[in-house]
Amino acid sequence: MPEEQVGFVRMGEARAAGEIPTIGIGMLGYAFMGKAHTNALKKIPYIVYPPPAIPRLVSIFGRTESAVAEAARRYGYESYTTDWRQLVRDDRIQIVDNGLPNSEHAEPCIAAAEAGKHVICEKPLARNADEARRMLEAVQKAGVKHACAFNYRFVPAVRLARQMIEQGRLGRIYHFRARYLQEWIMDPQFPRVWRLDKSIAGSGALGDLGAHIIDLGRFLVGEPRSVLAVTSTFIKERPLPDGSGRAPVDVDDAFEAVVEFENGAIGTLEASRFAAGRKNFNTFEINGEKGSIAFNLERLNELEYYDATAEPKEANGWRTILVTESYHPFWQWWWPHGHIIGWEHTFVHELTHFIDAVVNNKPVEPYGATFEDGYKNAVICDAILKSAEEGRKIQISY
Ligand code: SOE
Repeated sequence: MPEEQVGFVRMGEARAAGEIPTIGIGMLGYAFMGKAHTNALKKIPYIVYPPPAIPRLVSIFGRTESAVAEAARRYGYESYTTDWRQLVRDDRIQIVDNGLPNSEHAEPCIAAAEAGKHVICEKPLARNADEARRMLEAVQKAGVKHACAFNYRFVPAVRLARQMIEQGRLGRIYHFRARYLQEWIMDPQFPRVWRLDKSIAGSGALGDLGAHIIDLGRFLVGEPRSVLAVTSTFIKERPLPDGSGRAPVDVDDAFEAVVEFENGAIGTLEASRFAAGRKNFNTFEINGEKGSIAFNLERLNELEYYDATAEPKEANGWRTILVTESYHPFWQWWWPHGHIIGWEHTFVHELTHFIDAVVNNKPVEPYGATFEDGYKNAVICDAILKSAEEGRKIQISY
């Protein structure tokens, strides 16, 4: 009888054939984005195979020790801390991933860059353009890799849209029409959480949802040249989360904007948290001289395409591309066609892209968003607020 072969492999153990390095991750925040990013990091070693590196969950930061200790155990971090300054100095960490509320993006990311860490930070990069510029200058000075986590660039259907536009399938672009609609704060009794507090969030639906469609406009169409906008706060006062009273709402509940792009295209942007029935309705339509493309995040595996050049014309019409073929973006890592993926998997693509950029010294751009994209996004958001306040068109200048 041949000797029974028994082997023991620990997760993250470098594999003999062609060593796969590990890379130390420090996570700032354990709530929604901390969970989404950790979920993705844990999938990378076996979904993206071989991975550019195996993420090692070194440490996670949170303000409340009991909560962050539980998160560390739940997610599988080796350690936790209630002091992010200690985390950004930890020699076991090469990448700092910031999923904290917007007011806690700048200082920790700047400190991480100054400590030589590569930094990925959730969107919006900052509360305004001035704060975003300081972050951009810090990462550029430190010479570290940097990314702003506009994860919808990493939806297979969105990357396919980008490829089709790059290939000239639409020709000259005439329109970019985008809406990002949710409904979660329509109840006047919904408390004034941090996303509704200007001192923490910077803005309301604009920076939270509008930032995404502004980024998609820049990613798919080009640079905006001007905006003309209105905003509205439908419910002016809300109960405080701790029940201690009520406070005014000092951010936008919704905005509408008309946009001119440098390349001559024109378009509309709309974001609202008061669109009853819309759950996470991030949609865009692009109209070009040769056809149109449309996308809806609530049907994220599909891309709608109208080929204006198709023959015979009498048989033409919009077609739905199910973006799940092995030759579609990112699908070399997943399942047989038709076995659809979800919102969470965009973070697997995004974090793999960033880790690959770090370990193989590749550029994050143009397919990933950098802190420069985050800064330009903040300039456009500031311009939208300025236009709404002054009632006039604002030219965009970076
Ligand atoms: C809440 O509006 C939110 O979680 C945003 O903050 C995210 O960026 C978006 O992807 C989903 O909705």
